[in-house]
Amino acid sequence: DPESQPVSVQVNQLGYLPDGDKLAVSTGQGNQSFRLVSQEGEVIFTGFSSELKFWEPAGEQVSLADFSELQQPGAYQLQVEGSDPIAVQIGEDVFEQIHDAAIKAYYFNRASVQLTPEFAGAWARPAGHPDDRVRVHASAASAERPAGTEIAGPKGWYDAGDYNKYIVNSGVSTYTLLQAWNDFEDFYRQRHWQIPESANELPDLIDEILWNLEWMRAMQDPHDGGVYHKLTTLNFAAAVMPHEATAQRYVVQKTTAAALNYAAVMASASRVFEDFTQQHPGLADDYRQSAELAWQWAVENPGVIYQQPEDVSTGAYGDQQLEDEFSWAAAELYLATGNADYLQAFFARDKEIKEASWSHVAALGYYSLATSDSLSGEDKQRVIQRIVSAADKMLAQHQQSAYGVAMVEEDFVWGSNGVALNKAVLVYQAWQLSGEQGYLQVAQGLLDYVLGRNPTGYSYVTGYGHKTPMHIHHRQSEADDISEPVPGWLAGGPQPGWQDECSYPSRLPAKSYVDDWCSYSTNEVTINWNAPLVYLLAAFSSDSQQ
Ligand code: G3I
Ligand code: 9MR
Repeated sequence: DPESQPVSVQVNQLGYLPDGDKLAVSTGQGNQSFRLVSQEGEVIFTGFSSELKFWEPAGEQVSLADFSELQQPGAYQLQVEGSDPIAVQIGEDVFEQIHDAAIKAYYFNRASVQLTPEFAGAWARPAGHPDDRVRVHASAASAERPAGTEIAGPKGWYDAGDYNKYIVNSGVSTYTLLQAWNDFEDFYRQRHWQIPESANELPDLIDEILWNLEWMRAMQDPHDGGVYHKLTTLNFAAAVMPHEATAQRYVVQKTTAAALNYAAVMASASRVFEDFTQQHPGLADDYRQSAELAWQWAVENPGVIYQQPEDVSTGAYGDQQLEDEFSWAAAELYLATGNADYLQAFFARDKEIKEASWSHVAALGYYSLATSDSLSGEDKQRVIQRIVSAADKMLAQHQQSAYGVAMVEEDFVWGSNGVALNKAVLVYQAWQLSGEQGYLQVAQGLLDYVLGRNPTGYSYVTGYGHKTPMHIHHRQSEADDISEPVPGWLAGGPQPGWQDECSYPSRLPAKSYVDDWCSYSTNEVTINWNAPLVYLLAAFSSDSQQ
């Protein structure tokens, strides 16, 4: 009986932009009266929530309280009939601090360096994983570099809650941050978040990206242009601090996916570093040449799928479908070199796209081409049309959803919060290209969703919101003696796969989440889920500044 249940109300716990959509989700009977009350106790806005509607992913009926018309910045209490009041912020800058935290998370995951109290605060720690003497695994042996040869592959970001470094996942993450630079350069030229390089001449975002590019660069075998799939221990480390995880590290198997991922990222980086030739002379050229070399290797070795060697049990990031990797790399190489052969290679693979993920990267090439001056006429229209028609599907999902969130049951896979935010990036691109407000509302709904307007009531970013994950599957956060986890990390999110030994409160897709270290299938963090979060928070912070 819905009347006997307490009404629960979920909001974006960070807040709302003055001129954006403002939705709260409410359980209960629907058509409830609600009001927003100022800090002075004045009733500023009143309304009624919508009719009840069923949302499959959560198996529940909810109604929406829409207070978009209220545009006055401030701190309010939202009171929905039958529920406790809940704090709501409205302001231009509600996403700025969480943005800085989400990008600072990459600093906290840097390999090969000490984190000092000046920059890391309570989460300071000794350096881990110098990665200056990494062994070539038997699966990666070549004439010039037989098994056991030692190479150096320092720096980079740890992938996730584990300490390994995987090219495929690093690539999508790095590209998404480069894209944030390309799309929000003005914002990033002004913004600092206290990293050791903050005092240098480069923007902080470029310094952070460079930390990982330097590692990626070392993953290419200069003898043939091939790229190792990962740099890893044979097995996952225990939950110890980085400097205590000292098992031998290896580079494992060169793969086509790694080569193409690497080629795409290096090509994209070469364009960005054209603007920083004073600080880094020759770097843009070096990146471009190394990208072409990796592409060449992939063309000569087009079907080398990752196969986990018997003695290795860390993340696989194995992908059977490589056409999207070819497409993305071709797009980036065309833009970096102007060579029309690459554009042809791209259009030969032109088809419908969907939101990006580590295994589906086609969208990324479309994003780059859609905004480039190197493309025009029908070619450009075709590229834009692919983005817009993918966005239209999400717009329809948003409009049909009882939650006002473009998430459907099949989106609840490992890393569902990353799915939500990569969908948001796609619709945001569509908005930039078309100016259609509806796409922006879809992006807003998805950001609201990960920041609290969801059926678990968690703002899924550590340290930001009134109910946030405390026990993420992140080795530093688990092993240090600080009760708060490292801040700014997005938890993977609910999904009903139950691939670990944890127990879950529900198997409904959007409710199958537990804030426990044991839940690596819903509560781990990774660089590839944080990247679209950074992108969106920059988008919503910089738009409000224009
Ligand atoms: O795509 C299919 C979908 O078609 C199918 O319907 C669905 C049903 O289960 O599964 C979907 O595939 C899932 C895939 O993630 C979706 O991206 C797989 O079941 C699932 O096992 C797979 O999980 C991956 C996980 O590693 C296990 O391999 C995650 O994507 C990936 O993000 C995660 O990455 C790990 C690294 O290996 C190690 N480092 C941490 C990192 C994050 O947990
Ligand atoms: O900690 C590992 C996490 O980073 C991975 O994403 C996950 C899936 O590959 O595996 C975790 O390691 C677990 C291992 O697979 C099985 N034994 C327990 C480990 C976590 O404590």
